[in-house]
Amino acid sequence: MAEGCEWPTDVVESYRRNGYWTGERLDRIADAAAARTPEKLAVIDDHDQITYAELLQRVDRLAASFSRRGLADRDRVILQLPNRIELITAATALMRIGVVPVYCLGSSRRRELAAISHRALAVALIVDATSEDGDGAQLAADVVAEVDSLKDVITSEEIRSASTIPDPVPSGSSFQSRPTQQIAGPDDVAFLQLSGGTTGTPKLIPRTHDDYLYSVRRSNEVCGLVQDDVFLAVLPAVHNFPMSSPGFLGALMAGGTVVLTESQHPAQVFDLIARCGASIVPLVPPMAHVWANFADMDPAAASKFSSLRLLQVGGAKLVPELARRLVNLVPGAVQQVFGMAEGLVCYTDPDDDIDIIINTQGRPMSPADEIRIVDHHDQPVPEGDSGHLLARGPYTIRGYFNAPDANHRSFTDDGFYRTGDIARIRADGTLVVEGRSKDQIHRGGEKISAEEVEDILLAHPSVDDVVVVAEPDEFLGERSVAVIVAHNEPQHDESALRRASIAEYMRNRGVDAMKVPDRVDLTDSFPVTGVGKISRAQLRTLIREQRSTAK
Ligand code: OOB
Repeated sequence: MAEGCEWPTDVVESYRRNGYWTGERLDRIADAAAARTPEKLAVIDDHDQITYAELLQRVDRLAASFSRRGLADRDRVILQLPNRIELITAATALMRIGVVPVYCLGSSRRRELAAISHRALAVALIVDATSEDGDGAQLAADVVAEVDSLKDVITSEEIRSASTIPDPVPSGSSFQSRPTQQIAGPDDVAFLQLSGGTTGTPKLIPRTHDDYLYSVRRSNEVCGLVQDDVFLAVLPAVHNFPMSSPGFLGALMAGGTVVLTESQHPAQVFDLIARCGASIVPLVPPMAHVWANFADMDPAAASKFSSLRLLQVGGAKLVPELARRLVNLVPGAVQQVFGMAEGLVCYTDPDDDIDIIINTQGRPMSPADEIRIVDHHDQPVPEGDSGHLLARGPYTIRGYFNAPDANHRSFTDDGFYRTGDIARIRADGTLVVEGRSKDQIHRGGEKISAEEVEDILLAHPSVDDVVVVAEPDEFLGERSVAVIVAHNEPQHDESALRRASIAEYMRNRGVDAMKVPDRVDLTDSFPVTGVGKISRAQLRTLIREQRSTAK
């Protein structure tokens, strides 16, 4: 199944020999804690809480119910669930029977879910039927109507009842013998995650049991996770950062408690931290910014944070000013995390020199991480200079799922992943991310592909040409701007290109609302060069340059 994205055989052997890959399964991550402390609280969400013993029981019941529905080894299932217990039980139960969950964002709409389902050849969708953003069941029905491979829709309600109502199948039934059936091994794909993306279509990241368990285990070592830790996910837990760096999986592996919340309101979250005694919270910089502002107005905030030992900030560049404010708010707890769903994760240590915590993105977490900083021709730059960051290692993928063309572009011949980030390595070995070469907008906590939004807008009848670029935003970090050349027709309607109309156009096409440009600028024409046609990437660079000099 991982065809085209496997590690070479000799590399696999060396990762096993060196103990990075242990041949265990991701769906067994909570088993050790369940055996040690079955009555301890494992997962708490806004509605419910379960012990380790109940977690295992729910997973078993759900696995049985998924099998009865006809799901089987190597099937792919789209999983779009919010920060609730069902997200963890459903994902674990799918993996238990060899089914591969495809984690999707809650904001994804028909267009995204259909494209992902196509790419994954998914057989079923699991959706939140109680979602406030609209009717999840209707959304699922629309997607099923578009994608031939999809045969089934399972709602969060069904997950809940299947996991809490005792299994109707008596012991000794056919399901009981299933675990002994051959299902794909620990070196095969456990789940698929979405790439931030730079292309018009989504890319799927195949993570194996072996590689992902290593990344969680190593994160736990680096972050010193213990069973007294209480991990709080405010960010959507389907993201790689709150999932595995060390994330809720790290907390389950260590026998700690996972708290999932769907609230992002700082007042509520601050109270939750105090109430549940959260010790680790991952945040993206825009959220950290809101927290710092809110804490400035709430004199009790610092005391609510007394249980926090790690305030992790990652996912986008943390500017030094904000880093400094956070260090003042929770002294000794701030940790920068630079990572990617494709693999490589770097951490600062809260005990590091303040200069490292504020100005760097830390060190690669594994001694087996291989990092290269290269120029346009893949040649190493002089030590300390900045260049394109390439990464390879025991938890960095060797290719995207079912995407030979993208793989050719995104990986070197010797298996390094082209991160699209521009970075340098300081003399003390820490990494500094200086920018990026990929055409992405890092908006709030999410990554948006400029090309994808351009492709959508190019189909608009009033648009002749369009370029989407990022510009700085105080709260979001970056916002998106669509620079549009309008279709030149006498009857052409200018109002069709107002932002509100564009937003409606995109919504009608089933596009995730976060992809709607934050600003729409009209222009007469785009810059051209003497050589005639230029690539869209060059055009974006030119427009960025033009706009920054015009300021
Ligand atoms: C995390 O994963 P993704 O896949 O959503 O995004 C990866 C990209 C990186 O290539 C880089 O461009 C940017 O996000 N990024 C950062 C950063 N952390 C991520 N840029 C600057 N400073 C940082 N600290 O975002 C992710 C995955 C695991 C752990 C943490 C973040």
